[in-house]
Formats: sequence, structure tokens, C-alpha cells
Amino acid sequence: MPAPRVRRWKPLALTAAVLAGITVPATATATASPTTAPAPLAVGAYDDTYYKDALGKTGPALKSALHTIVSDQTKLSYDQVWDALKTTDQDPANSANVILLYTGTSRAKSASGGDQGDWNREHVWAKSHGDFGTATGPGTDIHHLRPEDVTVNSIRGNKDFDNGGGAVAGAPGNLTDGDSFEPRDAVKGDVARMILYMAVRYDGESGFPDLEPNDKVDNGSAPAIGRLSVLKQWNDEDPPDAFEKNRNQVIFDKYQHNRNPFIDHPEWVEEVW
Ligand SMILES: [Ca+2]
Ligand SMILES: [Ca+2]
Repeated sequence: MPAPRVRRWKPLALTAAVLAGITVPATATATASPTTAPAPLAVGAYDDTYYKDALGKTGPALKSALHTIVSDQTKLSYDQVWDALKTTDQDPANSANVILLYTGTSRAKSASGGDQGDWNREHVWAKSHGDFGTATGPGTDIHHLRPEDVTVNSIRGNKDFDNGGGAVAGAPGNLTDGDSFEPRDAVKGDVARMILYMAVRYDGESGFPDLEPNDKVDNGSAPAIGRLSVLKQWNDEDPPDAFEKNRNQVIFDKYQHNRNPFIDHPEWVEEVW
């Protein structure tokens, strides 16, 4: 292929954008453009198959369609979660390790357990919010279960999510105060999409509570987690990256055979809430 004689930057810029998973209109240029063409629709690999009954819907109809879609899944026992997390959250740079959600550090898979220095199974939707425990169901759904340092997991406890607070020892970039926890920037969107997946997935069936987000930080044992307005902001600020997309794919291919729709379509957060 002959080298382009002019505007060599253009195909390079487009290639970079495509690699980054960004949809670029065919008329894109690097110069300011007066074009008023509408933004292209996001197109996902599973739109024609997995999501076909949800496409084109909005609001409660979209939420209901997604509930039906994601509720068709294989369920794990709480013991099976240990091994699953060693695969879903494997360090891409070291197959002997997992990446911890809040600390962001890489730790040996073999250091799983309950002692200081171990990692354990963090319920991002705190299991006391709805008191669903660790029976097979929401308490074993690996879409919201992540490896975390035992001590940091304990500091997060069952707090709601919100901005602000003091630094969390051993977990740079995370903040907490008496009633809320703010994860580091790189996983803010991940946390939001996990919480909102749980709200869509669990609607009061099979003896489990109907989980829903709200805009509070004092939810206690209610089947609710806040703050929704902050979670929506985090979803915008931290779009899905390769690690988050890969874990969704591994859960779909190997374990639960269902997907987190908000990783595939982050814009559906605004459509539902
Ligand atoms: Ca992220
Ligand atoms: Ca729900």
C-alpha cells in the first residue's frame, strides 16, 4: 500500500481510536469541524444475539428486558468463588497473582484467606444491604465479587459509596469517612457498574431481596446502596477498560454464562436511571 502523501496523521489517529474502542464517524478529522452529524450509535458485539430483546428499549422496559436476559445464568457456590476469582481477576502481567480491587496491587493467588496480608472475597454490593449472606445467589455472584486485601475489605465494611473522606491506609487513592467509601479513580466506574448490575439482576425472586440503588449513604441493612447520583457520575468518568471487559467475558464464557450489560453498554445506565 503506497504511503499517503498528505495528512498521514489521519489514518493513524483513526487507528488509535479504533484500538481504544472508540466509535469514530467516517468524517472525523483532527481539525475543528463544523459538522453537526449526530454521534454514532454504540454497537456491541452481542447486540444481535445476547441483547437482541433489549435493543431499542429504554427506562423500565429496558431494565425489565435486561433482568430477563441476565437472570439466565449458572450459579456458583461460595467455595467455587475462590477459584473463579483467581481466573477472572488474574494479573495480566503475572498469572500467579490476582489484582486487588481497591488497592490495585498484585498479590499471590495462593495468599487467599482470612489473615492479615491475605486477600478475600469483597462483596461490592455489601451483603448486609439486604442481608442475603453467602448462600448461592447474590452473595456468590462473581459479577460483584472481587479479590481485596483483608484489612482494606474490613475498612470498606458495608459502607455505601460516595465522594469524600480521609485516606485509606494501605490503599492509596481510596477515601472513607463514617458512612461512605470512595474507591480509587481507576475502579470508580467498575464499582458503579457492579452495583447497577446487581440492581437489574435481583428483583425479589427465589427468596432474595429486590436490590435497588438510591441516593442515600445510611442504608444500613435495607436492600439498597447509594449514592446513585455519584455512581452515575463514576460510570461516566471511568469507562470500561480491558481488564473489566475481560473479566465480564471470562464470567460469560467460563462461569455464570451471563453478562454485565453496563460493561457492554455503559450508556444504558442513563437509559435506566
Ligand atoms: Ca475502571
Ligand atoms: Ca432490583
